[in-house]
Amino acid sequence: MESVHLPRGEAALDGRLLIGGEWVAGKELAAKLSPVDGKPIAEFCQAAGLGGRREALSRLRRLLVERRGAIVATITRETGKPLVESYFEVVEALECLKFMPARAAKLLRERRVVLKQPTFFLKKVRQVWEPYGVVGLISPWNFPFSIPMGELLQALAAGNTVVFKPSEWTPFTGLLLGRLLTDAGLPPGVVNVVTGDGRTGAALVAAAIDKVAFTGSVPTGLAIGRAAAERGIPASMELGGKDPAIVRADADLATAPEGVLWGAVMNCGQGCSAVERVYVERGIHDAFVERLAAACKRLVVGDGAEPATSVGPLINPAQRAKVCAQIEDAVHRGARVVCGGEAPARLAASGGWFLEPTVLANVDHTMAVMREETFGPVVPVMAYAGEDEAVRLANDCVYGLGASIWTRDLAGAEALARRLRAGNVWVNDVLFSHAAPETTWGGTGLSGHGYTHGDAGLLTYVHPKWISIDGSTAPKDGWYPYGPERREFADAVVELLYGHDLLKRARAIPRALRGMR
Ligand code: TXE
Repeated sequence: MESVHLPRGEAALDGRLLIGGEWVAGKELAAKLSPVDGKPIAEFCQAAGLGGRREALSRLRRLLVERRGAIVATITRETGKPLVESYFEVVEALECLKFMPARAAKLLRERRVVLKQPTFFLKKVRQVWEPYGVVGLISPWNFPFSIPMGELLQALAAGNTVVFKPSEWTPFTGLLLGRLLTDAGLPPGVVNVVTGDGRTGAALVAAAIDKVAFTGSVPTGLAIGRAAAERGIPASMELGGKDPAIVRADADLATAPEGVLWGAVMNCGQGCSAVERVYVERGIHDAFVERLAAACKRLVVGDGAEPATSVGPLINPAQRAKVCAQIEDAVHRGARVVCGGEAPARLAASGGWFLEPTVLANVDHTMAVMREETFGPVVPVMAYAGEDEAVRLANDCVYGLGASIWTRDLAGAEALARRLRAGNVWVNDVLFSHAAPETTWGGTGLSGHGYTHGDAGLLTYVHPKWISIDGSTAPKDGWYPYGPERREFADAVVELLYGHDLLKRARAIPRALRGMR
């Protein structure tokens, strides 16, 4: 905020705003007039509405472009992901900035509604959208910049304030996000960043917030959902996934393996919509696996800060151990490791949590790797015969976030897409729509409820409020007193408004008119 000249001589006449424990000057001033002589006593701030917020968000857009080097360096330093993938996060944040404030201004405009019921016809009814108030935002580490930025922008554009807790594995990206917002001139107190682990998250849910927006694992999501329910506040949940890729026999064998591999291994496989199960039509199964493995072996594993790196490390030892345990379980149950499966020898001395991208064949649904979220660079491939089997296998899952179909038959793909249990189905591509904020992101089953991005996402940050004004003070038809006349009137109204027989409806008109107040 810009500084203004306010009288400071008398503490009682200091007209600054008290926000978050600090005295802050506002931009617009108003005079307080004395009732004794009508002269100004002093000036006080006229606190800005969403207008000031919008200005700050447009400055934020400039800052993101100007400081992109520092932003991607921080994301890559904390997560190890390739710099290109950190740029994806900046691009997505910029797309959210372009879309959300402008879309919110349109979507959340208040509107007049004309009621169709004859007895309510003269009432003036308006629907307005109100923010919840303070949103507690709890975010994961896998996309530590773009996920919270998308949520923050929706929450702010809808008029809320936010207390944001980044993951304990990416605190500095979270704090950087806060710095960018304050440097853009967002008023103090509108966005607050608190770092810490699950205990901080639990304390935030127990604090005086009005809504929780959570992205993360299923067990934590369920715990937060329970805590929110006990407080009676809404909670939106973006949880995990186990996305299937269905590769039909008519897929482009030159590009489909590359696309599936990218979908599975991008961000070291740590994406809620990473490809985690691949079903390939039997006729092309062997050729597909061969090409997939060849593409996989070309990937360079290493520190994401190195320009040649295509796959970084996993985020922490627990994540690595979980992925390795799934590979072991699969092998134990008869899976074949086509390539990868171990830490790259070249990086053995690094101390990092690396794992070679791994292709598994001969997998089935008894294996954890085909049932539970893996969140690692593993591509398990299974053959199928006929579309019904593909649908059955794809839908045999507790999650329902995304799915991809690889084929040249676009009409067939569309029909197949409608049979899959998922919030997003991509044909001949995967994942991309998280960077297109006009599309809603979310799923079914254990993938969560409550949506992000798009109109449905913005609407999770507001509640509708209806204001109905009756210009007449006359008593209304439904009010007391009741009695035989009222009963007669009610009966006539049902016949007149909802009856099928035209003659009976006509006969009800005088009865209804007689009873009207
Ligand atoms: O997630 P958590 P973790 C999945 C993925 C991964 C697994 C574990 O399968 O292997 O989750 O990852 C905060 N009250 N996903 O342990 O615990 C925590 O501090 C309030 C999928 O990192 O869900 C962090 O900020 N908050 C997912 C956030 O919750 C609590 C992305 C997420 O941590 C809390 C990440 C509590 N009781 C992991 N406990 C996706 N959908 O993309 C923890 N937190």
